[in-house]
Parts: sequence; C-alpha cells; structure tokens
Amino acid sequence: MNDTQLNALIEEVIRELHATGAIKPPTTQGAVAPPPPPSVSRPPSPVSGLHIDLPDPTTPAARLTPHVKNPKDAQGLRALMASTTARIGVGRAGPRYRTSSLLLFQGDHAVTQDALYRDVDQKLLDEFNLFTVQTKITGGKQEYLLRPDLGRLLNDEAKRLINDKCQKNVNVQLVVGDGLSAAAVEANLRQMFPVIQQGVKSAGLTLGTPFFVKYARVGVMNDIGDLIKPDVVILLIGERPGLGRAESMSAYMGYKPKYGDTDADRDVVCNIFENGGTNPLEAGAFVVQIAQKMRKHEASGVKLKLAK
Ligand code: B12
Repeated sequence: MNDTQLNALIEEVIRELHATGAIKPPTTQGAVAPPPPPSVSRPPSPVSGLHIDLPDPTTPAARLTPHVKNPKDAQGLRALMASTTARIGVGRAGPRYRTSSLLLFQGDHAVTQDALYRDVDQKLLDEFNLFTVQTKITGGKQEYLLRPDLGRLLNDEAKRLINDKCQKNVNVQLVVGDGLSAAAVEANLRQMFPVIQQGVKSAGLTLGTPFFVKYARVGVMNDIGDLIKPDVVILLIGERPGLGRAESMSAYMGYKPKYGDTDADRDVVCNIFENGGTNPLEAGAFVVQIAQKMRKHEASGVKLKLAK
C-alpha cells in the first residue's frame, strides 16, 4: 500500500468515526483535532461516558504503594513491601485483585513474553563478530518452547559451519545462546564478553572462535564439545525470565563436554545482571577462574566439587 492509499484509508476511517459520533468533529474546516498527549488524562468516552484512564502501575513508586485498607502497621507494611519483589500489600476489591494489580501483572507478563519471543539484536552479534548457527528447531519459538530436546542438538548446517570456521582443540570455547531471554543477552553481553576474552588471554589460555546459537538449550554444549574438542565450554545464555525481570543471564560451563553429558557434569554462574544480581563484569572474571579450576582438576560439575 502506498502513501496515497494509506491516507485515503485513514480519511475513510475518520469519516466513519465522525458519522457514528465516536470522535468529535473537526475543530476547524478540514482539520481534525490532534489526539491528546499520552500523559494528559483523556475526557470520558463520548460513546459510553466512561472514564478509563488509570495511573501507570509499573512505576517504582506505584509498585511500592500499599493498597491494603487501614493496615495495622502502615510503616511495617511499607518496609515489608520494600524488602521483596513479591506481590504483597496489594489489597483487594471484594474477593478479586484491584484493577491496578491486574494491569501490573499483565504489564510484567508482557515484559516476559517480549524477552522470550524476540530475537537477539543482530547488531550486537555483529559487534562481537559472532556468526550464527541454529539447533534442530525449525518451527520458531513455539517449537523451541515445546521441544527442549531439539534445542540441545545442532542442525547439520550448524555442524558444517562450526567445522569450517572454528579453531579446534582450544583451551576455552566461548558460545552465546539466546535461551529463554533475548533481553538478558542484550543486557549483559557487552560487559561480560570482553572480560572473558581478556581474562582467558591473561591466563595464558587459547580462546576458540566464538559464535551464536539460535534456539539454544544448555545441553547443546555436548554437540559443541564433540565438534571443537575444547577443554572448557562457556555458554552464555538467557535465563527463563521472571515476572518483570527479563535481563538475567547465566554462564553454563563444562569440562570437555560430550554426547551423553548431563547437568551433573556442568556448573552454572546464574542471575547475572546489573543492580541486584551477579554483576556481569565480576561474573566474567569468575567464569575464567572456574575454567582454570576445571582444567586443573580435569573435571566439572559434581566431579569438580569432589575434586576440590
Ligand atoms: C528451570 C530451572 C530448573 C529446572 C530445569 C528443567 C528444564 N528443563 O528447564 C529444574 C526444576 C529441573 C531444575 C533443577 C535444579 N536446579 Co534449577 N533452575 C531453573 C531456573 C529457574 C531457570 C534455568 C534456566 O533458565 N536455564 C536456561 C535454559 C535456556 O536452559 P535449559 O536448557 O532450558 O534448561 C537446563 C538448565 O536450566 C539446567 N539447569 C537447571 N538448574 C540447574 C542447576 C545446575 C547446577 C546446573 C548445572 C544446570 C541446571 O537444566 C536444564 C536441562 O539441561 C534457574 C534459575 C535461574 N535464575 O537461572 C534455576 C537454577 C539454575 N537451578 C538451580 C539448582 C540449584 C537446581 C538443582 C540443583 C536443585 C536441586 N537441589 O535439585 C536442580 C539440578 C537439576 C539438574 N538439571 O541437574 C540453581 C543453581 C544455583 C547454582 N549456581 O548452582 C538456580 C540458579 C536456582 C537458584 N537460584 O537456586 N532447575
């Protein structure tokens, strides 16, 4: 559709809305009154007379406002609410949630959905020269969610690309996977990736050719280990988002991962995010230390715990 057709369509819709009285007639000949700015409270609907504007429930101040009527200890309730992200002190409307609680829940859920269904920004992957390979998922995120088993296996093209492009038998292989949150990768990679690169080099270890795995699950480390034969694989991957928290990333690691390895053979540094989680810069340094330990003890997961 070109601009002329689009404008004609818009005008037609506006004419129909005028005809039904759903919007006010133009203030001056030929000019339609502009919509009010979003921050300004809108007048009641001309159709129903209802006023549907509510304050934004997602602001920090709104989240921390108690809605319990006549609490016995108002100050205590505020302190309790400030101490947790759990949804407490929200009050109720009869037996139900208040509308603002419901809207907040839906808003937070939308953050989760966005993080889950969105792809990692290609520009970010380009910044770190990460080429992309894919697991055996062919049906998009929906299949990714339903078939974790396929997210643990590289497809044939991925195996070919990795074989062609990656240095083999390296000390450390760094891999990035989207996992369950694109937002987590976007929020932390810029900080964590260079720290790992630098840390591995400073430790005198060789670092393999890094790449990105789309539709990745943690278990894909086994296929990567079988192809590249590194001492240690570090997989940076988006964690399952919580309600309203989508930027948490994990570093899953394994010593010489191979077909048949399980989570008992792996270690994880989790909850990597700024302001409240494991800081990505510190996490970068920490995973390099773990990689060194894995090499020293030639083990990871439960075996590494027993070796220490
Ligand atoms: C989902 C989940 C699980 C699920 C995994 C099932 C599944 N298929 O998704 C279940 C309920 C089975 C589980 C169990 C455990 N989990 Co868990 N889990 C999580 C959670 C909530 C999300 C993980 C995620 O997003 N992974 C990313 C996606 C893309 O990975 P995935 O391939 O879909 O799933 C794999 C990983 O989730 C992995 N995994 C899950 N938990 C753990 C724990 C360890 C130590 C390892 C190595 C791997 C691992 O198992 C899945 C299958 O391979 C995190 C919380 C967090 N903030 O990360 C805790 C978390 C990772 N789990 C944790 C723990 C301790 C465990 C258990 C050891 C608990 C126990 N005592 O039994 C077991 C170990 C399970 C195992 N796989 O060996 C801790 C790890 C702490 C740490 N640094 O060591 C976390 C961080 C929770 C916490 N804050 O305490 N877990």
